[in-house]
Amino acid sequence: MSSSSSVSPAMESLVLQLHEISAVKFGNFKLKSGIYSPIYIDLRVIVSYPSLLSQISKTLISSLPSSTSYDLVCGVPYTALPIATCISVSNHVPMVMRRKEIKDYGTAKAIEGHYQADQICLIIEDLVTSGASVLETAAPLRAAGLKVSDAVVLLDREQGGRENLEENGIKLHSMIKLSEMVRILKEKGKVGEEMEGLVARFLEENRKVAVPKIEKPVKVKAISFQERVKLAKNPMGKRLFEVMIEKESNLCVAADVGTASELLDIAEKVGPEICLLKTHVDILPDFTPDFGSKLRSIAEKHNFLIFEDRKFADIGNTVTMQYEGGIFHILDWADMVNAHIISGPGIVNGLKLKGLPRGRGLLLLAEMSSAGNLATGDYTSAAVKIAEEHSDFVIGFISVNPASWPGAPRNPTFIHATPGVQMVKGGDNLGQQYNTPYSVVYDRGSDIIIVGRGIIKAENPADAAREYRLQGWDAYLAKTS
Ligand code: 5BU
Repeated sequence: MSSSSSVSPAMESLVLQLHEISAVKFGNFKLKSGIYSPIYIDLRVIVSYPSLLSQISKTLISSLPSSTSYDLVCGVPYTALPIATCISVSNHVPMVMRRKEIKDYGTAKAIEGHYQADQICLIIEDLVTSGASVLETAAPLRAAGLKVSDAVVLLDREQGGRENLEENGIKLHSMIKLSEMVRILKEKGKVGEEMEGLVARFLEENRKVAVPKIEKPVKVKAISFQERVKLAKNPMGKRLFEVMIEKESNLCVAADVGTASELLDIAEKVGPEICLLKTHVDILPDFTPDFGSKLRSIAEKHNFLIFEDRKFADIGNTVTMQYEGGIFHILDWADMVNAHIISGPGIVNGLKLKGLPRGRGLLLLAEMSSAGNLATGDYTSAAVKIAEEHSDFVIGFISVNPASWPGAPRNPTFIHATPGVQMVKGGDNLGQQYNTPYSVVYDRGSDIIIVGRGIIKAENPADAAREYRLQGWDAYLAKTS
């Protein structure tokens, strides 16, 4: 990092080049804040000088202390975006982008790019005066669950930015300070003594620019299940809320085991801990017509509901037959099923025709947990609209990050159930992506955690289910208290 005593030849060359392209100008300039400055720095022009841009990006990153660790980089829009892009490409570090304007349509995301909560994001900026722009970028990154502890900038104007950022938990690393830059230019004969004095006086008089206070995002207290049960329009939705309250469980086990007898065995074992058991009945080679009644009696004994993860996707007329008929007779034993909305609202009408008279409920697939899935943005919004129009039968959603959906606070009638949950973040080698129970319920605003292999492959599934239940419920209590 820069020190007032010694500046490397590479840094000197960078400063001279910046002066050469008029990125640093001397005169009398009115700044955004209204004050007049004898020096003006405009680093936007560096995009016209690719080798300089690349040199700056390399120097920025190589001058960071080796102890600085980060998983992602994010440039402060707009000037630092090309610098961040160069750093991302040459160092193979993924980048995220903060939107300056949040769209009020589509996904309305504040952060573009793929990331996971708890990843560390390094902020890249061209120059820092008060530090306000860095904080404006840090706030939505932090709200999205990312950790921000360091920012690296080309130039520190030495006007309070370092201190303001420090107060907000961000360490500022600057390649060069304004006073050093002016000293180099003076030494190289680019500015006279008088101008050097003017700049020094300006810096002295404007040591600290107050940073506008950035409010920390306040977590809105979530509505309790006790309140929400009163709102539920569908009896099965009501029942699910009641079971969760009675058992202090928001855990759904995905019983993806090899045979029907193993499934009944696991249902017995995890039964006391769960509010819901999720099945994929079409993976069971030993399915027999009495499977449904056997599972239902275990469900009654342990007070949990049954969710067949059938993911219906056809036109209304076809799904009525798939739901009721075939070998599995899902309608007879599953308290709830789920459906894609790819075919339009007719699928809900079809399932409702059969399910509603039997007191069943439906979850719509608004999002999916697998990498690269297409259930995002307008698709998710369409699922919400269909659910609202059929709230007598639709009890909720399969969601992944409902807290990020546009139009929050969301309708508390609907229950959110989220797959892709394990004790540690990660994924499998076929695209599944895992988040922790706490991040799913507390940060991402879901209600129910759906856990498969985290429990069924554990040495003791009953113990594992208990651990997941406690973690999921603690996260629910934390967000409602
Ligand atoms: P896992 O073993 O915890 O990865 O199992 C997750 C279960 O949830 C599994 O049954 C999937 O079929 C199911 N699932 C999912 O993982 N992701 C989704 O988006 C949906 C269902 Br919808």
